[in-house]
Amino acid sequence: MSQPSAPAVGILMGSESDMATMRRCAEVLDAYGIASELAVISAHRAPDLVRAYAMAARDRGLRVLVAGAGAAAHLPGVLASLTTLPVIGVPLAGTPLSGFDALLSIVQMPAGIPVATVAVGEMGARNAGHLAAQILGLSDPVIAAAIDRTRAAMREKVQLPEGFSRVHHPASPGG
Ligand code: RP5
Repeated sequence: MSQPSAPAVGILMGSESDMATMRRCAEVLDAYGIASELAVISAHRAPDLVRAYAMAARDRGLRVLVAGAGAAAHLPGVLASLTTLPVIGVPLAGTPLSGFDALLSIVQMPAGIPVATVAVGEMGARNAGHLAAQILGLSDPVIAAAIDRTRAAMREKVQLPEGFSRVHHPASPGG
């Protein structure tokens, strides 16, 4: 039996309540054939675990970290402070501010310690998977080819209307 490949992407989140959204990121990575791992490691409830995970990440073979958090949302920034692996932050909704709080918290990292911030919620979680794949694709032609195929499939779904060249454009008023 073949060994499962070691995860290249660590998908972290601040709470079990974030799991349903952050699984979308893992699904995108799965579709590209990229192994990932999911873990709940809160920056404010278990900062010791966040530190241990970040410090060991590169040696464990991880290449990109994706971190989702809601509310004050410190997890992506704290991870980025502890590793030079690229960190992608996913702001999550769930508070009365609907993720706007998390968005500002994650996106406004001071210069020198970047967090690549994606959209709030599921759309952002999915794009975090695509962006992580693109980072890995820089040095992995198999992943780069999988991304090209995915883009081509997206393009296939967008069509001009039948008979496009015969579409009538009325003259502008007074023209
Ligand atoms: C953050 O607080 C988590 O990322 C989560 O989005 C939010 C609420 O956490 P729970 O109260 O649901 O555990 O730390």
